[in-house]
Amino acid sequence: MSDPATPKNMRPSENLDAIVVGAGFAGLYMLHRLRGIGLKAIILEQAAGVGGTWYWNRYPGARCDVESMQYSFSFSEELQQEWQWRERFAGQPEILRYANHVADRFDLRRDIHFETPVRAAHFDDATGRWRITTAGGEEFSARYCIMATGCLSTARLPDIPGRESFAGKTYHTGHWPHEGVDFTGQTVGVIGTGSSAIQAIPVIAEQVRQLFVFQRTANYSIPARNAPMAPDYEQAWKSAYAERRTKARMMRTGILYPLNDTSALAVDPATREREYQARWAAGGLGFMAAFNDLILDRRANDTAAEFVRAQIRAIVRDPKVAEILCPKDHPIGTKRICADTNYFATYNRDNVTLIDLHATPITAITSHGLDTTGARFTLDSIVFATGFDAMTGTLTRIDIRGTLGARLRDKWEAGPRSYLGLMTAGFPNLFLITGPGSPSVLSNMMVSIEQHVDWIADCLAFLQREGLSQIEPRSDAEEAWVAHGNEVADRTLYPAANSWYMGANIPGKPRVFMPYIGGVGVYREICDKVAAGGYADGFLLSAGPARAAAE
Ligand code: NA7
Repeated sequence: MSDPATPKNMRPSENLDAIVVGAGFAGLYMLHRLRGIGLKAIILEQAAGVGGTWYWNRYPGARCDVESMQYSFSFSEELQQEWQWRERFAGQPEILRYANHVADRFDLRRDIHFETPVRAAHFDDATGRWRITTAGGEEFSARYCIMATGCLSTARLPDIPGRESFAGKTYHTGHWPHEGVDFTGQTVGVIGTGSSAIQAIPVIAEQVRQLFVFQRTANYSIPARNAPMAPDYEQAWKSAYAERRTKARMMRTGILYPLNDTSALAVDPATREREYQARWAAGGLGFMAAFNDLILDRRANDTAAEFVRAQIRAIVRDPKVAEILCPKDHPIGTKRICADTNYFATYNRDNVTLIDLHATPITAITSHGLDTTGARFTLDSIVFATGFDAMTGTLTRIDIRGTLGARLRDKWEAGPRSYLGLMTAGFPNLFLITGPGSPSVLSNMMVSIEQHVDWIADCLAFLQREGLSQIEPRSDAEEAWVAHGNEVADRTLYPAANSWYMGANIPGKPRVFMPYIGGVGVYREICDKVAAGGYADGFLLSAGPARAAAE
């Protein structure tokens, strides 16, 4: 069937069923599944290679905070058995090698257009197809448009006056040069103390002459206890992979770690301390599963927060510096908790100085460095570890228009609205992988990506079987889902923090809790139920205008 609306500059060969935007893990698996159900699809990717987050975030120390045995695809038994992870927590180069291996193994590259940033995606009411325009002016058209654009893919530079005037070198952790950076002998400033900074600071500190860390908000961090992969641990996983993956999918975070279904307030202080000590010693994000109410009850949360503060005070020799590093303004876990290697101990080094921006805010970046209200800092390089316009930033930067030309960025002006985090009303056949309104960043992204990709592929296969070609959420279902998401978030401590989950790191961005906190397992059951019911619960299905015209 040829597309009657094929514009002149559209590649004639591109008679596509689906266009996927992004060749990170979500896009790669989506393409694989689309081929599997017999659809013709391509990926448009702005980078020169696959890997998404792991293509861009090459800063020193970049590492996943979910264990390698779990932060990996489960869809291919051969792949998960054959791939050998070298470390408990894989570093960025190893994860990028894995992404490249997946692309080669499943022969995905032949359908990926690299260095092809998408600028616009417009739904054509007359044909029921999406028209995608790239930065290079190419146009593609397909019935389905699937955004695999990532949750943390639009890096953010802070609005500090004079930023352009700095004569030295500047870097953003999310756009690190591929050739690496040699800081030997330099005086370097790092702005930010989120996950990226907490991983980068100990590594940069070993290279530089002098490091100044500019901290606005102190962060909780748990030692990762990273180590080479233990062969017996790997074997234990591989011999029971299917069973463990199934269990992980039903966990609240999509990560399998020992849960303790007890309130932190139901045990005596010594028992509580033992539990925290054991988890601190084990390392990693399983710390937050020490008790079942850490994220629900402020008094329970305080016990965990106080334990971590005590660890910081024990590690950092200068009590004044330790106090500045102790987070006190938000409950533990309500901003993304970090997993580190030697982060707090790095402040015991003679060449590392912590600047408390609450006491002495930055006033300007100058040609020579950075000024605060307390001092002038002369710097050779500035590292911006200042995060991302999370969850919506990449989508609203693309000119996405649905039926009657309605713009997504207008629709989401007061915060993102979706049904199940998978689709948004008024934008038929537009799918969002790990979109706002789904567990996404609160989960093991690999688990959430696979769940969304499978759901979308199954949905498209269903439409084919039923002779349908258009699906879109009903507005009332979307309203109800947004209300449910808010209600669940309000039962937790999350809204108490000025986090990027809330859009609070971007001036002017609406404060809405964006991911779905109901839990990965619960969420999967909701999505599965909708699919099992033929998508009648909350979706409008139709033959679509183009199909109708062709028949
Ligand atoms: P984050 O977690 O958003 O951290 C950004 C950091 O930059 C955070 O400490 C911010 O302080 C700080 N920041 C941002 N703007 C400024 C200005 N203007 N002045 C001083 N400090 C500033 O980003 P990451 O890249 O570390 O991590 C993102 C996620 O990637 C992470 O959670 C993992 O899921 C992977 P603030 O807290 O806003 O006071």
